Amino acid sequence: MSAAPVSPTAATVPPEALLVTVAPTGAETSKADCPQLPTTLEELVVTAQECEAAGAAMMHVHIRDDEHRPTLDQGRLHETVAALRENTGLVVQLSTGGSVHDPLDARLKVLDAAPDSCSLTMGTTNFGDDVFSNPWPFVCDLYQLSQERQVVPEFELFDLGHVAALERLLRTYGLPHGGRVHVDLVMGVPGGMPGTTDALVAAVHALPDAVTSWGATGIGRSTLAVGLAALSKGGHLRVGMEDVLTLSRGVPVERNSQLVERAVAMGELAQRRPMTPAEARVLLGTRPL
Ligand code: KMH
Ligand code: ZN
Repeated sequence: MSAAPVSPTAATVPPEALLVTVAPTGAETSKADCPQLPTTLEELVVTAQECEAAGAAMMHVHIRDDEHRPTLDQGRLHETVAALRENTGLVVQLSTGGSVHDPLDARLKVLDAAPDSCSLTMGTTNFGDDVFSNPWPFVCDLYQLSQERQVVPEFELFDLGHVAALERLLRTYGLPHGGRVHVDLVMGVPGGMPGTTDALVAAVHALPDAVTSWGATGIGRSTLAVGLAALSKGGHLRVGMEDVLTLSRGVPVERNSQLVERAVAMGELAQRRPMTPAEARVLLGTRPL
């Protein structure tokens, strides 16, 4: 009789396992400017399947309406979570950042769709010509709601000040559901910290002791510098068309899976192998499905 398969525990997610998160759509790029951006549910599901096959374990999801505009429509959010669960094994992370125009109350209601994970940005940031608003009371409300709903937050840190705010949040409200603290450094946004190795090292150095895992993403042309720096510091990677639209100067991304494949190849050079979604659930402490 063969032994029953052992589900991975925190101790069995080995250090060489690399969490690759794909952020395929975002809220900033228009379909008209980038027809290959996955904006319909069908496109999102195909993208998710391709990215999972390429080595992604989690998807950071923004959704669009019938005109391909960013939306936080509740029905669509529920439908999207269900479709991704049905068609992939990916950890489903819904964006609570939305677009810079989304009101705070609609962003809180994203958790009603019961994703595995949600993004949670630790402070207000200038965002190009706009402002990405995350006042402290909103951050606290969203965090407490995530604890109540057992949705694991991924703390999005756009700046060194956000690192300090995370320490304050954890000190005030305790650990997330599941007891794990996962962070994503979002670097290179005009208005946030630069997408450089120096900035990454400073941010990682300042992370609170409670942080159990961290990854990074570099916006635009900082994607490679940030990815390589993250790997060299033992971090994880987020890639996708939310963050970068070219593979190199003048070469557009055609499919998100190209970016996942490149992240996996970079990881292989660093002797890391892509984490499975099951391992990612352990790493992040998501509630059982
Ligand atoms: N679209 C940006 C304003 C998140 O998803 O949580 C915010 C954003 C962060 O993309
Ligand atoms: Zn996002």
